[in-house]
Amino acid sequence: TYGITRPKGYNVSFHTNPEMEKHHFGQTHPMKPWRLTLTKSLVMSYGMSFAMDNYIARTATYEELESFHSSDYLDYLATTPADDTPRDDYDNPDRPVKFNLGGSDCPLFQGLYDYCSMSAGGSMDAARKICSKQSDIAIAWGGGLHHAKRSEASGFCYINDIVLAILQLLRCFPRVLYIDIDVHHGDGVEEAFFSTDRVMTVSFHKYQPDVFFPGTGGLDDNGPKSEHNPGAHHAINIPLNDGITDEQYEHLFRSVIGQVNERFRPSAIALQCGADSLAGDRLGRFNLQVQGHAACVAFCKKLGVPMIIFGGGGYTPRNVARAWAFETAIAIDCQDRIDPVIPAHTPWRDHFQHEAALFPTLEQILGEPRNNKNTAKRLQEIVAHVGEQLRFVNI
Ligand code: ZLM
Ligand code: CA
Ligand code: ZN
Repeated sequence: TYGITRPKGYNVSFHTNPEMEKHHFGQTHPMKPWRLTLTKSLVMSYGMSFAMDNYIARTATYEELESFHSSDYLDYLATTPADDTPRDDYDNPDRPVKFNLGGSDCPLFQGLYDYCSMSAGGSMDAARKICSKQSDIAIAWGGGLHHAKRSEASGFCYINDIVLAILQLLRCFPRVLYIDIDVHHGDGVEEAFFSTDRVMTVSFHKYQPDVFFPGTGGLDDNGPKSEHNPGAHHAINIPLNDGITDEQYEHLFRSVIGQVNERFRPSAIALQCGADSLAGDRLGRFNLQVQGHAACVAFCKKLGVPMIIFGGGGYTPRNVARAWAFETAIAIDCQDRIDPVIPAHTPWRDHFQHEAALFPTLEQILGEPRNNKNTAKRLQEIVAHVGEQLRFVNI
């Protein structure tokens, strides 16, 4: 190892399930669960495991999933593509699409229900470790599936592990702040907590209705403003354009989350770290480098409240692994020992030959930069709007 030791004064737990990573959405589907294996290889290769409590995630039970999802939906999810279902049974194009299951975004694949319950199990385990105060930061890279609805799959997400984890946190903490740095709008989590003032949701995302999924999350969407809705004003959306840079994003993140923290005073944080906001992502449009993405994790950590860190999107697997490994390093405070641009000849390359073969070009930059369409003026307006919204928030 590189002499990585446990952080002083606080505890980090790491929740993974090697079985989850073996599932396939289909040959050319952008979601690749093996990016989690890549992430873990990198984390282990650096010796970071010695500084954390490592847990194999349980599979969430049907009853646990029912704390958010409807039983109609779960039953359909549970009975369809079991491990022994013949492929033509669920590949059949004439099969009706129910609950948005079986289209090209949310295909039915072998072991789907297991995959979902493992993702949810990891996130719920993470929440329980935070509740019991055994962990101050709990990491669940297999979670972060923010689009799933109570009775509907959406955008590669079937079970909303984040909602399930936040529901756990609400048993022991008065207020939970949800932050979402995936390039897509965190619509499922936002909607689930639309009517409570105990959860504030903040999503940063690319916003271009009719062009970019899911099309919701405009600046003025702050939760239903009905008269008796305590959750009004507790949804914050940061709509962005293509090509945002580290400098702009960091500044925006600090101003927005800094203000939110002062006003809402969260007792716990749930941070979705979708890595599709990185430059060079197959689906994303931003220009973030690992440093800019990870600065968000570092900023949240400094707020000094217990935190769950989830994965999410991320469609250029080696970039996902680099970001999530570096963010794991931030959690355990060893980032100074780790270069976010992993050099070509780190010792682990020789030591872990198999994994090393999967990282042929780690020393390369993340991808071609995109044109930056975010003006300073617009970003100013966004910060000002957040300030106005927060005047309605009283704790
Ligand atoms: N078509 N294959 C982010 C979820 C994004 C909806 C347009 C499907 C794709 C995409 C699927 C192999 C998170 C939409 C897209 C083509 C209707 C989306 C299967 C390529 C493929 O090659 C592909 C046949 C597929 C899906 C691209 N889908 C790109 N963008 C979005 C969903 C999830 O990162 O936020 C969290 C994990 N869907 O734009 C369509 C409207 C389906
Ligand atoms: Ca987001
Ligand atoms: Zn995404």
